[in-house]
Amino acid sequence: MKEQIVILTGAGISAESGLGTFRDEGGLWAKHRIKDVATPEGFMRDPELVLGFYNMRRAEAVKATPNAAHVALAALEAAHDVLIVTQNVDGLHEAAGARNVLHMHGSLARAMCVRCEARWDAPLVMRVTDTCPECGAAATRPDIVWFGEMPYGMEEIDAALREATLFASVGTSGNVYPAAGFVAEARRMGVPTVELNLEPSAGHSMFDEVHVGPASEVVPKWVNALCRS
Ligand code: BJW
Repeated sequence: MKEQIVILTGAGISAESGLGTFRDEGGLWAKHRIKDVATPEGFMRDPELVLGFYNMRRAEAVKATPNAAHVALAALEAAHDVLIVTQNVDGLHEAAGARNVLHMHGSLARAMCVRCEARWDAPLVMRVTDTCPECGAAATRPDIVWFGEMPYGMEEIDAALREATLFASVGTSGNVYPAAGFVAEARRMGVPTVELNLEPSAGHSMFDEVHVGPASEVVPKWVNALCRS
């Protein structure tokens, strides 16, 4: 039977591609203060610091390559209707060949204008002196969803969850809303839920099934089983 699968992914799926997670030991939030680098207020206070943080992340992301978990999820599209809702700002799902990807927290590859909200491909290094190609204002920022801002695609995600026959969560700690609430939403609608994570997340009891292990191992196994069913 062809399933309609919504797959939420988080930093854990890209960990084995060499990109840091946020809340694991030694993760990004151990080295940078959230309120300094991931809020609109932090950006207003010190845009140079925030651009530097994202320039560093962009440089790492362009060097990274997809791992077996990204590749397996992309291959799943051949057998089932799949929407990958990623909290990640890297482009590794697309690099692995996935076509139906929604970047709910934005993308390192995109820039936006604070004044007119135009969006364009970000240069590798963003500077405070950069100007908007639409309105000319020196008011550009990474196209990233910070705390207190509305994530992208919420209506599309809600609609996909309503139609889903399966919801999966891969490599996310379930600390950040609204993404952390998708499992409850899926359950409310009677959709079977599965978690794939290095360790059971804080909300693991919300899931019907939990597969524990590195994404590069548990995701291909889970995908193979789904493609055989
Ligand atoms: C492995 C592995 C391996 C390791 N294999 N696994 C209640 C309801 C609604 C909102 C709120 C609420 N309470 C508070 C809020 C507000 C806030 C929020 O959630 N705060 C919490 C801290 C409580 N949320 C917001 O402000 C959001 N906006 C919003 O809510 O708007 C209003 C709204 C309301 C209602 C509906 C709709 C809208 C915006 C959130 C923006 C988050 N932005 C960030 C930074 C920007 C992106 C970037 O710089 O990259 O996004 S924060 C950071 O956390 C980043 C991530 O996408 C996000 C999630 O982190 P993730 O991916 O889960 O990473 P980790 O590190 O936490 O976990 C990694 C996991 O992988 C671990 O479990 C490991 O075990 C595992 N792992 N290696 C498999 N090899």
